[in-house]
Amino acid sequence: MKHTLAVTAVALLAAQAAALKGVAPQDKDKYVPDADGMWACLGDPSIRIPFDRVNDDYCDCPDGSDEPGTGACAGVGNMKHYCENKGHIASYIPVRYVNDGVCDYKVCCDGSDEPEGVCPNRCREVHEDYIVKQKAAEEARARGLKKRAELVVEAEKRKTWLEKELTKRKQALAAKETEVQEAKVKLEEAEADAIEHGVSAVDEKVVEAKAELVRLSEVSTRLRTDLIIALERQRQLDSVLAKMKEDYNPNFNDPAVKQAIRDWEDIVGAGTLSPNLDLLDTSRGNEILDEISEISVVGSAGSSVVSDGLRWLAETFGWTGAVPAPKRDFTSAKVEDAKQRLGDLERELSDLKSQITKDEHTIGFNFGKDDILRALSETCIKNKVGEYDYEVCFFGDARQVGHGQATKLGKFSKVEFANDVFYLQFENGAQCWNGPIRRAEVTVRCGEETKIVGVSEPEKCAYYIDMISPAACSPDHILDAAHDEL
Ligand code: MAN
Repeated sequence: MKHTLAVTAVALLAAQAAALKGVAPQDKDKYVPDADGMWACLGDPSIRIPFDRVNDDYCDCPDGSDEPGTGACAGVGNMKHYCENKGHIASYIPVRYVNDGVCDYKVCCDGSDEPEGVCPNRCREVHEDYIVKQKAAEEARARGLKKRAELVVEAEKRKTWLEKELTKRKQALAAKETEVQEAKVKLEEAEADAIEHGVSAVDEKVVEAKAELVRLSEVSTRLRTDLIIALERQRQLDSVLAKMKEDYNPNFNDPAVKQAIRDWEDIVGAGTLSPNLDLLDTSRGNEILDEISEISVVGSAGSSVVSDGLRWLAETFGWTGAVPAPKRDFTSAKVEDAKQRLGDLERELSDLKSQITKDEHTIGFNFGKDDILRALSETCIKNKVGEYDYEVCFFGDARQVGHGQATKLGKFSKVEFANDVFYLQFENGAQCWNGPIRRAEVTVRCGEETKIVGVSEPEKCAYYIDMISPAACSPDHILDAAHDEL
């Protein structure tokens, strides 16, 4: 008899377990009492409580597992209440929303989040509404998918075009490298030519200087001879006049003789001419000519020697005109042109190389399934949200436009692909006044057209931009069985 009673009690508890509120069917076997009618907390089996304390609106277990059907363990652990939502889609609601006096029909259309009788079951109408919305969403998705197919074609086109461009650029690169080599050779030739011209220019100057020195030497010799003759004449005149002064008859009134003697006395009184004839010695000039010949010979082989020689000449003669510079300073229009051409070609080569690197990076970049985002690469989408226009350029910059200025929210830094959604990060935007550097995260979900549908700035200068686009409509989309949770 006693045995029968015990069996009946356990059977009762088992029945209670089966009907336990807030527990999903697959978890029911975790809520079964043992033979003594006891039950162990799920997170800590060392804590055992009588099974009738499960869902008794008193929190016994540290993980809250004893109260799946009440709000008693709100704030303890991470328990969720299971809403069966018969006729619709089963769901879970955090236990803090259980028995809080609010019918959370969005999650628990069966009203099981509140005590019996408080929230009438609305699963039928919720489900009908859900079906209508689901249908509309599926139709929108189907339209989105059609547009997505167009984007796939566009992405393929772009990739093919870019690959062709890359091939062309690589061919152009080889040609450009050859052009650069040729331009280098041309420059070397022009420089050699200029040096050659520079040397002959110096040689010409040396020849000119030689001629000038020869002329000066001849002039000097002539002047020396003339001067010697002039001095001899003066000496003869002096002795004629001196003798006249001694021999003339002062009593004989000859005014012309008297005047001549007085003038001569004045001239003699002013001092005798005694020029330094050594100054007109041409021997050093002849030495210089020899030295120049020497320089001229060496000059054909090395213009710097020649120009040094010319400098020396210039100093010696006190020339103030331009002195030829050493050979490295000799330039010519040809050299200038060749340098310019080489510079231009080297710049073109470097641009081409960076373009090729960029192309290779773009071609190999992961644009998601079917290469889909390639179709939107460098496309900018702008919409007004609140007081600002927001602009998102795929793989470019994100901007906020308003009050007469555009503020950079960030430059594209990375993209992540999840099922049916893309996340694009934009970093390093404009510095926020008294705040951080702006950044933005763009979430793109499936939609019929590509547009910005919402922007929020929950933290100062950190922007969350919601977009829709056919690009995010996944062809492998599985009907979403999960229900929104609070
Ligand atoms: C501007 C906008 C805002 C931002 C403030 C910060 O007004 O960029 O989004 O919050 O600057 O000063």
